[in-house]
Amino acid sequence: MSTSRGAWWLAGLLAGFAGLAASYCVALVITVHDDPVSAVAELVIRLTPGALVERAIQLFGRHDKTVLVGVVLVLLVVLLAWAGPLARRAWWLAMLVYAVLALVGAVAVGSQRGSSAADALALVVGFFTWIACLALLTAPLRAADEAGEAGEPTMGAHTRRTFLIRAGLVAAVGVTAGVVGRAVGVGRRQVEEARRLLRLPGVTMPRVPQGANVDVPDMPPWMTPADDFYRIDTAVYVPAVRPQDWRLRIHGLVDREIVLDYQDLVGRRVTEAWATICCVSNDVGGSLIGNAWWSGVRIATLLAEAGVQAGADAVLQTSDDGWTCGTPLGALTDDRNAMLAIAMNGKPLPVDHGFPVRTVVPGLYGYVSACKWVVDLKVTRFADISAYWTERGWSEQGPVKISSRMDVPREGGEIAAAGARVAGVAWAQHTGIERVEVNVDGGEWQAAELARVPNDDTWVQWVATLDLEPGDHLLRVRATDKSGLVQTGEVHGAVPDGATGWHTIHVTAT
Ligand SMILES: Nc1nc2c(c(=O)[nH]1)N[C@H]1C(S)=C(S)[C@@H](COP(=O)(O)O)O[C@H]1N2
Ligand SMILES: [Mo]
Repeated sequence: MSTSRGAWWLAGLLAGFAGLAASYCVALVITVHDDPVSAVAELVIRLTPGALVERAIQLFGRHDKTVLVGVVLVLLVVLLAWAGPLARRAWWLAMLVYAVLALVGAVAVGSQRGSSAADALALVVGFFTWIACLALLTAPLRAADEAGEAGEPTMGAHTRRTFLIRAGLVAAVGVTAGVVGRAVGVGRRQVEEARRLLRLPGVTMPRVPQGANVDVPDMPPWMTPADDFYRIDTAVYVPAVRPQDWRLRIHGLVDREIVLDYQDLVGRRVTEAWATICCVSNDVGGSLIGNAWWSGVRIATLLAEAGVQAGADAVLQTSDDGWTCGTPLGALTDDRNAMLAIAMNGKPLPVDHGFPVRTVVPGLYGYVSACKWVVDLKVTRFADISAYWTERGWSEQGPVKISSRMDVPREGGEIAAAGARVAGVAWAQHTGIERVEVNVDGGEWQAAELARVPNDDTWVQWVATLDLEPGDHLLRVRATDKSGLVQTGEVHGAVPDGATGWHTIHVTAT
């Protein structure tokens, strides 16, 4: 390397490599989805006309995807290397290349099924790694340029040494990030593979009960598909637990400690039930709630086998990732279907939702009950424990509060003045919904019609037909549970034990 022209290209190439490796590593560490490069390749596949895809498959056989990822990578490498000499001319030109690449990556990642804001983090990290590495590598070159003669200056020994040390550093960072990403990715892929191959006897496909869905356009389905199910957890990266490595220990205030492996668990009698679970952080009208068909093993049976001792009132659950929650013993031993779930909507639990085993307890918020990747149940006393969210100011007890939501129309929407159909959901898990009422502009509450539900542990869809004066209106909804409790209109935020108030929306009748 006698002239610095090659060095500028090398700077672009190395910075590009480090940025790609960093984004790949972050993508694999934080999610089970693809890294940005594969996401772009998949987007290309989706956007390519079918006939062309057919041609490619004929040409490359089952390696078509590898070839495509290869092509995308080569294009990337060229563009990234080019950022080096571009930066020599003007820094913003290199930034522009990075920005465009990151944008393409963002579109590709964002268009994937089940993508979340967390997926964008990989791109952000990659973007800033590019900038930082390019700045680091080009600084000595730029200094040499400025000190040198016009034309093609040669690099002095000092500049060359600085540049080479920095180049080595950036390459090392890239390689490390790549290796870490790959190691994590292999573990993750093994878990996904194990999950795909699982056959769970006793687990049946969901059959949505007749009449559970109201017939209103744009109404979300009564059964929430796993891909649309809200996801809440503190996991920076989702635990990758292979079924063969999973163990559950039941201990504490019990007569006999029990340790179960996955085969022991799935070999037991499988219980199946519909249940709606929700997050304590769900604001009035919010979407942190979903309804699924859960299959698993009753916790009450396991606790009876272990023999719960007198004086216990809680079970401290611990996840593979160290997260904990304290659940009232009563909710795990009474007649409700509190279970160690192995399947959701008839399929093995998705990794994001706690594969291979998670807890589901109807009637309690997730933060005190729905432990994902659960590995430990300790029978204990509330007085003797604290758990992840209770240490952070949330209540020890978290029974779900009765609530209701309007889904159609949306806030700010338009509806027909005559015979408009408004619809939504209401829930009071394990007590059941008795009545839902709708209110226009603070007038009389009028009863909505309830759809059918199989039990009191699920949400209920409701629909009401309204006749409105043309113009702007305020619609409210409230529910009453089967114990006679009317949902309060008093507005309260989610901390410390769940939000209250009536979901209220503005609509225009035309
Ligand atoms: N291991 C673990 N389990 C967890 C959590 C968590 O952060 N870590 N969050 C809980 C909370 S607050 C909720 S609301 C539910 C959400 O379950 P979901 O992501 O399957 O919808 O999981 C619960 N189980
Ligand atoms: Mo939650």
